[in-house]
Amino acid sequence: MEETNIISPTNFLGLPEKFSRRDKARFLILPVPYDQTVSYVPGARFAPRAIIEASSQIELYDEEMNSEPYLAGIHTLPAIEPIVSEFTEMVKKIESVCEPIVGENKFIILLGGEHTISLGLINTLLKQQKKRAEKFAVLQFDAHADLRSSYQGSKYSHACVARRILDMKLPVVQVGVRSLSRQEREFAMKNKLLEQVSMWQVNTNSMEKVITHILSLLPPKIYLSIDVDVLDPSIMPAVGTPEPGGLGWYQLLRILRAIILSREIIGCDITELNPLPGYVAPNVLVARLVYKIIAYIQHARE
Ligand SMILES: [Mn+2]
Repeated sequence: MEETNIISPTNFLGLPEKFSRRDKARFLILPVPYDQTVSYVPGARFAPRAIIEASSQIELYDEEMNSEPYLAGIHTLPAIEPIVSEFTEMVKKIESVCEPIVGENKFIILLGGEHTISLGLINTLLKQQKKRAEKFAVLQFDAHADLRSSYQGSKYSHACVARRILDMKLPVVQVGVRSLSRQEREFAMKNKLLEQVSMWQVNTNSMEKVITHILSLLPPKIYLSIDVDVLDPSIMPAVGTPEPGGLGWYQLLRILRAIILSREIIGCDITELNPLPGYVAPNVLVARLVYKIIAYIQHARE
């Protein structure tokens, strides 16, 4: 690939038009620079731009899968301008952008922004699946359980996103959780739609065992929601609410690869990056993570 635009990429990976045209693209990147309810350090609104900028550094050849995933076409949509007055309006706006794309059978990757934006795409996919008996599950990678019924006066705080997904009667499997309140723990124990694989479980078992366990909890169809604070702060310090002791890069990739190669992924979001000025490694990590997910999905289709 000789033509990538490394000066100022306007699309993910800085791909030339041939590989980033909307009509030909299998993957659509949808930037959602929204961080209205962030409770500790704001700034996730700057993430989509930082990720797209960092993506120009990503090698287009994937050495692990021995593939060139960009050949499937990756189009970057215009960012959704935030509505800050009412979160339900923001969700509706995300839905209105996602609906036609889901209808076209293209794969959407939401780039947050804060975690609550997941609800827009999950709502859209749920409406589309309504007529079918078999429901998808939401696989949430997160340091936090996000199970509060409301937080700081809002039902739509990023601390409540898993609770809102459960309100939709969708099964949720959480991986990497290491910070939650007693009430959240008690709620989790009682709720039959929810399964948690805590960071303690990940760290005290072999990866094979952890992966087998996660797979045993998952139905055939999966929505993937990755809050990047699931990663260890040593490799992902750029988050609004960091927690020590998270997943390593290869741990996350091994789990993702096993899941994507054995389940159908119907949509994905990556949220809560909070770029640190002058420190680009976390931005590059997220850009690479997006491209790894695309590589695994492409591999699974072959
Ligand atoms: Mn989190």
